[in-house]
Amino acid sequence: MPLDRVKEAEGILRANDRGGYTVPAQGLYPFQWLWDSGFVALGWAVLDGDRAFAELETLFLGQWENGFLPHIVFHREDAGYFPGPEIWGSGRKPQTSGITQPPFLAPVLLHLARKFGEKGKAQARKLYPRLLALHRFLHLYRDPEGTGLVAVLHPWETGMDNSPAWDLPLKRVPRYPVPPEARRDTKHVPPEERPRLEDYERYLYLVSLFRSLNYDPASCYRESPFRVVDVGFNALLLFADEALVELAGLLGEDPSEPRGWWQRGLSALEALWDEEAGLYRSLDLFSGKRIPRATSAGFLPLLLPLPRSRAERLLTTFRSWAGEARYLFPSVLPSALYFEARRYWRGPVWAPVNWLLAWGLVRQGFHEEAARLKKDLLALVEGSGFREYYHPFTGEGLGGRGFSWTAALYLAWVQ
Ligand code: 9YW
Repeated sequence: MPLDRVKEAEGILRANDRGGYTVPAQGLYPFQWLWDSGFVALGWAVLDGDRAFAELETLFLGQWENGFLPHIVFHREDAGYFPGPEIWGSGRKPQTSGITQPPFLAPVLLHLARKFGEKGKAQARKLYPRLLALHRFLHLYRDPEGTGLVAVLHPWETGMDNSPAWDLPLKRVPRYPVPPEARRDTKHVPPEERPRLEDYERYLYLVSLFRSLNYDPASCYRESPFRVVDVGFNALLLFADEALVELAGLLGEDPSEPRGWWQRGLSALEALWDEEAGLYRSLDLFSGKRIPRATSAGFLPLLLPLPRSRAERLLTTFRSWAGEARYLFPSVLPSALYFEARRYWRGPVWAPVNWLLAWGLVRQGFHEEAARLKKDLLALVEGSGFREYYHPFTGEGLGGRGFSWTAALYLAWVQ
């Protein structure tokens, strides 16, 4: 792999480092984001173990007293992002948003704890109770009926903001007027590579609703017109529950609570499987129906222990998608009517998805496909630089530049 790209990746992480946390991209995203921090810590682990732990510790400065971990921590002021801390009004210090993101942190902490020996374990011991509190919050407040699967209340909580899977459930959400000039994202990135204004208006309605409820978790769950069991979020939570069980073993803690969540969740996940499509689907809790959209999130259960026949069926679907794109892995099935090659989570290739799917494919023993995901991502980076996402047919770089998670995962992958 080209040495200059490795140097460049390192340079990006250092340039985006704000002292203990890493902004996803200068200008576009000037704060700390939850799941970005997990991926970024994996990149820091290649360069500097202490800095990797610091990324997670700084993120947890934003944790609320009830265990909730917000998706953005606004450590410092910056007028370049909308909606900023004044819109969220969480009343916390440091200021934070009031929704969460896929809790992809326990697998990262487990990786760091194993990599850095006794020192790593000592660091992990500090973070373990905070992670446990976060998982407890999610299993309790986002699954009040104890089904085994948790709900998200905002498309931003899925990390895949404008995925076509949210089009139908979002129709129930009223539009909240957002003057086009209020948006900052379209000043940094061409509008055709970003969510539409209509989506933003619905996103902002949900923010204003949750704020009016003082972010009380039970009220938000009850009142939200968007309540979805996202297969991606749940697969990552269960994968993280499993990592908590392993962390507990490593640290001499009692694993029974996370093991219970994990076992219950694994059987509940069956409800999301669509045999005909050969893919997992998210569930709309208002209609009680699975959402008929083919997105990359439907493959994330590969990270979990699956029966052989199920894993093979998913692999067949994976291969049929692979036949439709030059670069893997598109966020949406390219032949679908709702596919848009350049628009954010409606088609482009994203580094963290490649990385997670490769991890899952390796777990199932599908090494060839995992290698293809790695090869494609490295080719995209080497051809187009460290971008936020990429065109699945041409490989053109799209969205933000000098992007932290792309740089971090490149480093983690080529080390
Ligand atoms: C936004 C930071 C975040 C990611 C999300 C991605 C995007 C923020 O950027 O959301 O305002 O659009 O969708 O997954 O964490 O990289």
